[in-house]
Amino acid sequence: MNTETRIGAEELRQSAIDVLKLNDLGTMTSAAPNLYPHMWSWDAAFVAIGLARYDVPRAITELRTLLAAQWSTGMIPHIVFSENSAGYFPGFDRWGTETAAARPQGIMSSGICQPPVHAIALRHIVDRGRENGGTDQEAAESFLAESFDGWLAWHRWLAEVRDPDGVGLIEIHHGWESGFDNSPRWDGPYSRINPGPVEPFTRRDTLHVADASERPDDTEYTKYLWLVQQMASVDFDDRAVQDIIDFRVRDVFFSGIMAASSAVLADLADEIGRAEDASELRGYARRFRNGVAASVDPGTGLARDYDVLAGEWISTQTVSGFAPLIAGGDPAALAVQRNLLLGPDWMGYPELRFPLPPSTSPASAAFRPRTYWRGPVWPFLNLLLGWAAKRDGQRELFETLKTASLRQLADLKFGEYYEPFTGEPLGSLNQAWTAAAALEWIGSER
Ligand code: 9WN
Repeated sequence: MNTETRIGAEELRQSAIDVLKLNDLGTMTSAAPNLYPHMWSWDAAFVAIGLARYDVPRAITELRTLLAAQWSTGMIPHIVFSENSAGYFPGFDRWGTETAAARPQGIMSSGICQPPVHAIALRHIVDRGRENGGTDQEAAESFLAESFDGWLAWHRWLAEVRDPDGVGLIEIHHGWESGFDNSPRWDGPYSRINPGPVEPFTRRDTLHVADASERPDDTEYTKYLWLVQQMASVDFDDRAVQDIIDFRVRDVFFSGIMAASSAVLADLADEIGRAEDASELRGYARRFRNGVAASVDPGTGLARDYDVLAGEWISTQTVSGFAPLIAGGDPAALAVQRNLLLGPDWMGYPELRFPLPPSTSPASAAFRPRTYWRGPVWPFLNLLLGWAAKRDGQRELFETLKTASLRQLADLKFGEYYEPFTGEPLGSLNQAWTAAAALEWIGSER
């Protein structure tokens, strides 16, 4: 690396730390300063990865706060609300989780979940702790021992409650659970929902973006709230929800993360002498890896979601189609996926500002370059793809993603998502997991 890039990296690192400090609410990090003034589950995992690069104890606090909100069933909720209840809609009062039997008393949370990236974050914390030695190492090792049962319960709940038939794909009950809220992946399932009466609502998200069209529209929100109301009507009881909910989809990207994370947690289990749990977790890793692999459309080479209520596969050209690269598995199948990812419909699309995969392929009719999950590039996803590439010894893909990501993030805006052709930051600025991604990319260079 030449001196100029080194100075650039130091400036980026310092700015990213400033963003995490700006979002620091004490024992949790808000996902973004205004748009998202609470803790989100999968954001928190990426935030912990970034924090671990300069403050291992603070990274531990982040995951500890999240785990304290774990429901007695094992579910980790997708939002842990801060005291700033006015800042985001729907807030705790609108979720209706107040009377949910499994929610820990005194901790305000939503009643759905998000992809289980947490074990990957835990791995990063343990690795950074061991590299640093001393009190960082002690803290990381004791957090691993203290929290292991919680993460295990989370993976078990996902495997047993969200894949009761053992097909190797996790069922979700809301687009928000995927974290890809309004992706074209969910257009089919949402188009078949006819919402009943939804209590009147005033959105706040559109106040915090430059242009409301960067967010989902009101018709989409009505359906989002309808699903929340349906779950609240049965007090978020797992079995009852499955019987009445209008959205039942097997999410392939969620499942890819489940496979990868289960394998990581299995290694950690071995490291603390929990051999039996390690073998259970390896069983989950295999099951979800197989489920993801079996979803691949032989025609397009992309992995697919499955709409349970309609009884059909969902074929879209979205980045979730690369779930096998996250899950890991058969080297030959992964090589085919990598070629596709680097090819002209994705990272090699000629007009891209940086060679990074858009959330929806520009070659797809559903592509919208400025609208949320319908086209923009999401930096945290590139970090995840890079992590998986490194795990699989794919140095070249890792380097390509890293170099392009560092160039993208050098604008120091830390956008929630980016316009693929111009590189303009969209959605919220100073988004916490974008800053965390920058820190991890830089840290992995040293
Ligand atoms: C709903 C926090 C979250 C991310 C999701 C992203 C967006 C929320 C919203 O923001 O979702 O959960 O209000 O739009 O889609 O992936 O975790 O950053």
